[in-house]
Amino acid sequence: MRAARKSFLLGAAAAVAAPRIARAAPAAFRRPAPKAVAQLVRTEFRHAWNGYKLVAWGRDEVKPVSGTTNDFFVDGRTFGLSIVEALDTLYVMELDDDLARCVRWIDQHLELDVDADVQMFEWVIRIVGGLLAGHAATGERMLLDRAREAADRVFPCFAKSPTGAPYRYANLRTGAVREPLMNLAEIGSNVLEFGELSRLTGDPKYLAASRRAYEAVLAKRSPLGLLATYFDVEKGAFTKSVDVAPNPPVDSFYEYLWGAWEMFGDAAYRDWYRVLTDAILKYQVDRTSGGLWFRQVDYLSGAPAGTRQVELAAFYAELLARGGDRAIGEAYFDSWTSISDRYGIIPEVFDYASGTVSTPSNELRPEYANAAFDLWFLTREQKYRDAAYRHFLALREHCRVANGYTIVDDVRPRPMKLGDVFPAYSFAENFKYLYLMFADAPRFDGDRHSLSTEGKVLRGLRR
Ligand code: DMJ
Repeated sequence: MRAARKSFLLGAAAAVAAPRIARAAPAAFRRPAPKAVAQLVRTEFRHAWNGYKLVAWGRDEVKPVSGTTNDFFVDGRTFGLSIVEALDTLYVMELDDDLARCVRWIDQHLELDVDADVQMFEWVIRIVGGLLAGHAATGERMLLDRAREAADRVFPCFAKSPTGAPYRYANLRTGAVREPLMNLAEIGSNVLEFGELSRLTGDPKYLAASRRAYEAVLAKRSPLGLLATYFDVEKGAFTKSVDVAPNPPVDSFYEYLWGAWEMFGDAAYRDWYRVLTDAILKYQVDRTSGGLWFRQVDYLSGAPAGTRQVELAAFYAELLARGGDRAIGEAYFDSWTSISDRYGIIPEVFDYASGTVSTPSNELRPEYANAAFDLWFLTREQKYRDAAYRHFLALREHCRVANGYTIVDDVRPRPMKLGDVFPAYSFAENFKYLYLMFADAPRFDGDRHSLSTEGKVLRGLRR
């Protein structure tokens, strides 16, 4: 879940009429050898990375079209976000000089003692997770120390909550917290980073805090086994009754349940995942519009409440498969492929029942590639490599600009209408997924790995 995103399921997006979503036959394409695809991806990653170095080195994000920069967390402050996000991608791609330069920058310039409020969720998955993955890649003790310091600076979100479900913002210097109205993704998407931090530091407080946050929400599930979307962390209660799973802003709440079971072997997470997933599959699966989608429902009654679908939910195809519901996961992936075939690049939000696109942009989203990545390593079926390669070709055709790659404001016209930013998560996610699917990379264990929701390789790097 990303807070900076514009219109989520519950937001009012201006509807833009679009042709009904239909499955179009993908154009025939030549299938190069896997290693050749990996080299193409690496070349394009370097093109984006060089744009960042040239225009925005040391700033959070590059705006490649205007040749300017973007502050992600706080206006006027940089945390070198792209540098932190890129560490383990540089490592698996064996770009070691760049990696060493990034580690030096973090050591010399990353300032965490700042009098500013940051959004805890984004801070944890991006900064804490990035530093942990950098530590896993390099063994640098400094990166682990900075990860711990970064986590400690937002830890008051958990420690000051009467229920254990975290507040949304913390001041990095003072520890003051604010905003008790939370969504599920922001409550739960920290157990992988915090659990790893507990393991590496020997301090159990991080893992325990994440578990308490999950417990606060799980205790409020309905008799059907469904959850709603927004939770008041002071009252310990949902504030509305609509359940938008697996869309944002609840998406990675479910991802981290299964991830915590896989990484830490705590059976409670597996069992929670199972109960919630059984309910989602029972009440939310909708095959009535062609393909397989997930409807929104009232979490108390299970009554249908909407048919909007957000691109960020595409990751759920792989999560279902990893969690044991492979056929449904693969069918969901096929549904997303039909949208990808239709538009070239998947629009942010559409209604699968009416075929209306409500948000025609795409912020260089990694979720479709993320799904292909996990499904490939799980099944080794060629169709996932083919889907990923087609996706890569579309990105290269539509999003490549002089100083790297950029987001799209409208995926429907040709040429697509482009925006102007390279989101830092694309250094952590898109190119990494695509590269690892084809590279047979010596520094990555294709059989045993754990990635965070931000694509950080927390387990599975080889040194
Ligand atoms: C990333 O910041 C993370 O993957 C998050 O969990 C949701 N998706 C965005 C990118 O789309």
